Amino acid sequence: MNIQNYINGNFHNPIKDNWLDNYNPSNGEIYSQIPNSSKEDVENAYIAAKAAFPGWSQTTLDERSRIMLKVSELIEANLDKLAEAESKDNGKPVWLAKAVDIPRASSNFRFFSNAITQFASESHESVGQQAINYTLRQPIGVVGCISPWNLPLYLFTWKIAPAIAAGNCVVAKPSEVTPMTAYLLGEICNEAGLPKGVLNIVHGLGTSTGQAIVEHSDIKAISFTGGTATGAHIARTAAPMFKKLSLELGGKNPNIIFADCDYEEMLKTTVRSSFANQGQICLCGSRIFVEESIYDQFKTDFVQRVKNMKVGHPSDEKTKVGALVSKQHLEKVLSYIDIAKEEGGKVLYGGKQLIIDGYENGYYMKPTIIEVKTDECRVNQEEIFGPVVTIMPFSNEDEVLQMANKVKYGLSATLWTNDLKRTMRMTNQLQAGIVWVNTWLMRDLRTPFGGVKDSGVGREGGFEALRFFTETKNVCIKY
Ligand code: TXE
Repeated sequence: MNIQNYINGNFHNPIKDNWLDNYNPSNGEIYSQIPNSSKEDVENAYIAAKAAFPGWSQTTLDERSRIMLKVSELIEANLDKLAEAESKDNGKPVWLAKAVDIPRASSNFRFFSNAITQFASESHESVGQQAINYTLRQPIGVVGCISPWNLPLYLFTWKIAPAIAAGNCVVAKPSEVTPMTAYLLGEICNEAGLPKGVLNIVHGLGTSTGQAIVEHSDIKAISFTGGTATGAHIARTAAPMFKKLSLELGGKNPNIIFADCDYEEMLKTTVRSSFANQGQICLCGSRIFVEESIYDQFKTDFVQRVKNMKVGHPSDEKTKVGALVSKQHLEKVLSYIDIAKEEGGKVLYGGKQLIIDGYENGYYMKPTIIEVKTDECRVNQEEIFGPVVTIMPFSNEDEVLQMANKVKYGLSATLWTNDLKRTMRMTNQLQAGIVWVNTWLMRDLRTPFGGVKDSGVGREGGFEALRFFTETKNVCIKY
């Protein structure tokens, strides 16, 4: 079936009739076509958004909130259909899409439908000068939202919800690798009564359709999640146009395990933080550092747990590791296994592609654990973004802190210890935007989300997101 662009509340084929194949990663088959939209499609989406802006930006917060809550409820009502679509597009287990991706997409709309009614600004009285200042936080206008393939609807709505809650109209582009749930969101928005043109979705390649959005002179803010290299490219394009930029990029996150941790809780969570979503989450703890006194014990136990993880078809309830998102990505991830071996790493488990009976053309591989001698190696420095983690021992806090920080990324870090003073010392010095202690991926949507260094610029979440999607104005009145 053909996916279409969603512009001004209607569904359209791409003007130039260019289409891309859409693959099902679980069996390698082409199962739909998606528009490879041109800049004319992007212009039509912009025109629709521009036309909707006066009405939407003046819609009361109560009315915006009501409509967004309806979108949230309709996402929930369509949980099974959306989860199956997400799994078919991305290769993740259906149960994971049902448990995480789709509920979070619903929460994103619900959270910002509430947050916008609480979002206030400041006033400053110029005492003794008979003057009052107040700060307006007004919607920007038409904004661009560009999202990746790893958590398709989850990250697509994570940008769109605050953008429209703040009164903006949106030109959004999901990843061309996983367009399906974004396409299904269009119908849901119509059913929820979102006015035509508030949200517009154009599908296509990043280098053409995405580029056209970033280059558009009247799309004044870009919110992007994806690879660091792409983020740098977008910044080069947008910076001279003085656009507001939110860049959520790659990560190479340390998982630091001290001997005094709650061992079983750590082990269970570390399996998840290593391989959830086939390791295709920018927050995965892909570099595992273990205090030497428990290193051998951990190595034995961790390999044993991972050996028991079923790699299977995404529709199988028992599948823990589904298919990777594309053939190209599978090959990229596997190439890092060879690099690791060349660098003297030792593959303790996995490291190979897996052919599954009945799904011979699917993109499967075993979850992989590589023991490395040094953290200077490429597999410890570069984002692999697959079911691959490295492990190595450390002897003291200073040593592990230095290794944890010695990468170009700084997105998240995980720390396992019950020592309070050590927790304060380490969390204060870890170069990351998000630090989890004795847990992983516990999310409160009010918190600032984003990284430092090459993990990006800006923060999403809570009022951080509403500030990104508004322009600030100081008004000073003398009386
Ligand atoms: O991301 P891309 P991809 C990392 C991960 C992965 C790498 C590339 O390392 O291997 O990024 O993955 C659009 N102008 N992450 O290819 O290329 C593109 O169409 C405008 C981490 O998915 O960055 C898609 O919609 N847009 C990340 C989106 O950008 C452009 C999650 C992301 O694509 C564009 C996913 C351009 N010039 C990958 N080029 C995370 N931090 O969660 C591409 N796009």
